Amino acid sequence: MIELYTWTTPNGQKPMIMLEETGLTYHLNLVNIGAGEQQRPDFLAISPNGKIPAIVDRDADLPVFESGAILLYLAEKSGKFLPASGAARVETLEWMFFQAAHTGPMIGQYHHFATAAPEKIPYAIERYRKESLRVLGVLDQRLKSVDYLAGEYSVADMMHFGWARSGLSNFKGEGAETLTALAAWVERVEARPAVSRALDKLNAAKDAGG
Ligand SMILES: N[C@@H](CCC(=O)N[C@@H](CS)C(=O)NCC(=O)O)C(=O)O
Repeated sequence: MIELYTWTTPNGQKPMIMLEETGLTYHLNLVNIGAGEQQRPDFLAISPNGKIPAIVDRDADLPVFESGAILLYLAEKSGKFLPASGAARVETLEWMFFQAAHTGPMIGQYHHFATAAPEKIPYAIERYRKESLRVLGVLDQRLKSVDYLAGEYSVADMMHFGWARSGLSNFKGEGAETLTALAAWVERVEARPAVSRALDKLNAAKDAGG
């Protein structure tokens, strides 16, 4: 059984989607990052960087933090959504790491400087806006020739889904409207029953107060 510690944000959606897709048994624990619960000592013992998501696999008595490591762990545990070897596995890992290194950090920094920073720094806002759009453009280009980032639907798509969806909405009217292959892929992923179940369950748990 997997204990999942997460929140409703794009990083938090990833393992929830994977757990719904694989059918592994899990228990959802919301960590309200707006209320600072990610800094509680019991959570830091599982996720030393103080960020969601994290899991504990009760069958193996094993905690795992970082969404990419969690998805790899669950893919190996379930034998699903990650090819076992060869070029398809390499492509899946490439697009997974691309999310962790580029899509998430660039859009995340844009949000911070555009909406949270106490001082508006035009250079920082513009730098992360441009870089976010550039990275979303790389995904769009890729998705012109394939239905899913690594060919077949995989953990690489789960890594990107929430970020691409929020990026397309943030930058609407600023260039994102030209990213039509990416928008079609977001719709394709969102139409999967496990994805809508994951999002609905997360939002319902949040509305119920955790
Ligand atoms: N690289 C990490 C990023 C995790 C992350 O940034 N989580 C955010 C929510 S989306 C968080 O916990 N923020 C709370 C904080 O920074 O205090 C991963 O992919 O797991």
